[in-house]
Amino acid sequence: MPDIDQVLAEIGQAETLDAVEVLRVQLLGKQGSISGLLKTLGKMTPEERTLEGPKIHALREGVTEALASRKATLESAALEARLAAETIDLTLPAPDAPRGSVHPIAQVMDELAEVFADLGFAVATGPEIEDDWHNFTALNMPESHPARAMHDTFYFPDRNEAGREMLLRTHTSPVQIRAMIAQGAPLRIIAPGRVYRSDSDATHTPMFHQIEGLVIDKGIHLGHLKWTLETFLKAFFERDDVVLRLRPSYFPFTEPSVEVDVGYTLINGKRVIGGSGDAAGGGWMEVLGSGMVNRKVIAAGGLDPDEWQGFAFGTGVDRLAMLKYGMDDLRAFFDGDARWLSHYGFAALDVPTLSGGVGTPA
Ligand code: 2NL
Repeated sequence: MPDIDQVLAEIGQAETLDAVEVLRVQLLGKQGSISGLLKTLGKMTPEERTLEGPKIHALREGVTEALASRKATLESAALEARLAAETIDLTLPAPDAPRGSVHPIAQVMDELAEVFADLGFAVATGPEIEDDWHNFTALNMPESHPARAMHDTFYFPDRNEAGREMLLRTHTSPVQIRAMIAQGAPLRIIAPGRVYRSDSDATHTPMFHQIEGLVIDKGIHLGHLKWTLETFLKAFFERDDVVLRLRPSYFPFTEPSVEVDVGYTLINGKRVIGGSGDAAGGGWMEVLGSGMVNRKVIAAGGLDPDEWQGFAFGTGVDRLAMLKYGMDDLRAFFDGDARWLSHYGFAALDVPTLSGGVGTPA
């Protein structure tokens, strides 16, 4: 029988958790010395067992307790040492969290939706994969129309169930045809979105963004068109001195058709919108196409052109963004270069609002 005081002293002097574990195995493990003593109890006479049993059990309990206590002491000492060694400097600046930005096109689309919402226009959307009836025929562009040519439009190899040719929409006008058919008149909508043309050079990308607007009501005339576009351009460019010049033009879907220019002045070599384009150092820049909706298009939308009239307009979102925010290369819009985005992008929480309101007198 080992000397209990000596065993307890040995446990108390164990320097590491590993050393405690070695002692535990030596004393209480399967082949351990105390386990061996317990086995001898079975071979003793009852008298011997009455005498030796309590001693052996007391030894086992004392050792078990001592091992647990030494283990706890060593563990808490290790924790104390770690806490003393490790420090956190709460005054250090936090590392910068990488933050994305809103693409100028998304920002400008939001701004346009905001301006037109104030004028009572809802946002309409539709499929980017269209059939040739919604994209061309309904817009008074017959089979022979040059814009339908293979080299301008991306066609799919197969027709749809109705036997119509399928293509990537070349403008957002089909959205407005669908809205006329689905919602009827009166109607006030804008249709922003991606459009596709087989075109690629310094000023054209095969995918670009357009916004069109459509108003259908009774007694709508060119005066409504002019006021709406002037109010829109003043709000969008955030200037009260925007001057419009309307020029006669031609689109198959409008009659009459009107091209809209805005006056600008050159400041440090950059075009700044505002004032008459006829002023010294100024010029006119085309920003919109528009017109009174062709009677055939009203009829294609399922409405009676003798009862309903309307005006429509269209413009490129990418170009509006370049004009308002001063980028000079269209292709950089779609390169996905994070450096360009961190320069020209907008903070996600910088939500466009019309602080001045639309249509407030200058
Ligand atoms: C431009 C010119 C324009 C329209 C788009 C339109 C739509 C319907 C009916 C009539 Cl449903 N017109 N859209 C009208 C005139 C011009 O866009 O230069 N776009 C980039």
